[in-house]
Amino acid sequence: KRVLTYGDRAKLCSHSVAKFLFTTMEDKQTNLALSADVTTGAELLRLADAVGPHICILKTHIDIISDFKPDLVHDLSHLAEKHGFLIFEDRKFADIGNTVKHQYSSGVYRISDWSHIINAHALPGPGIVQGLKEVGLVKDRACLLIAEMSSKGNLATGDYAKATLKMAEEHDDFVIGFITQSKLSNDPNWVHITPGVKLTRGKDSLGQQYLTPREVICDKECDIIIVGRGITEAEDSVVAAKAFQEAGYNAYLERMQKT
Ligand code: UP6
Repeated sequence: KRVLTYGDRAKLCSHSVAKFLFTTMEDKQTNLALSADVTTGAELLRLADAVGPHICILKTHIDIISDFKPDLVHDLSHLAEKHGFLIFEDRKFADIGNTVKHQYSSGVYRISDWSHIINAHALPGPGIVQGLKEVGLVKDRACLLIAEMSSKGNLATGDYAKATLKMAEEHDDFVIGFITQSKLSNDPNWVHITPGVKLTRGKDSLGQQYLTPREVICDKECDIIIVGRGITEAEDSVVAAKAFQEAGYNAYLERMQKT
C-alpha cells in the first residue's frame, strides 16, 4: 500500500485550513513550523520575513511580546500572505467553554482575528472545543488538541491521548489535528505536529526534551516539526531554518520509501 503524500492528503481533507497547510507543505517542500519565541514585535517581524520562505507555519506566543500593538498582527498577517505560511497562536487554552470563548475572541490580543490555528488542552472536556468553535468556525479557523507534551514528567499519559483523539473526532469540523509526540491515528486527515525538536537529541534545564527531525517524521510518523531555540538561538536563523527544513523534508521522503 502506497503512503499518501502531503499533496494527496491536501486533496482528501475537508477543512480549508488543513487543505491549505498540506498544499503549502507539498509546494514549498517543508514540514517545518517555526516557534518564533522572541519578545519584541520588531524581532518577530524580522524573523517571520527572513525564515518565511522555509516554513509552513509560524507559531507565536503573542503574550510574551513586551511591546504588543495591534499593528503587529496586521504586519504579521501580511508576511503570512507574502511567504505563504499559516499563523498558529500557541495559546494552549485550558478553561471552560464560556471563558475560552472570550479569551479567543476578545481581550488585548483578539486572537481569532488573526490566528489561523489555535490549540487547546483536552483536560477541561469537550466544552472547551465547543466554546472555541463558536468563535472560530464562522471565521474558518482551525484548532489542534494537545494530546502529548514534550516536557519531562507531564501528566498527559495513559489513556489521555486516546480520549483526546475521541474528542477531536467529535469535532472534526474545527479540530484538524494534534500537538503530540507520536502518531495517534492512521486517518490521513489528522495533522500530527510535534514540538521539542533539535538537530541532536537533548534537553534544557527546565524539563524540555528534544528529539531529532528524523525521529519525529520518519520513526514516529508525525507530519510537522516545531522548532524554537534550534533556530532562534542559532548564529544565523536562516541557515538554521534551512537545515531543519532539509532534515525534516528528507525524513519525510525517507518515510515515503519505507512502507
Ligand atoms: N511546546 C513544547 N512542548 C509541548 C507543547 N508546546 O515545547 O508539548 C512549545 C513551547 C515552545 C516550543 O511553548 O514555544 O513549543 C518549543 O520551543 P523550543 O524548540 O525552543 O524548545
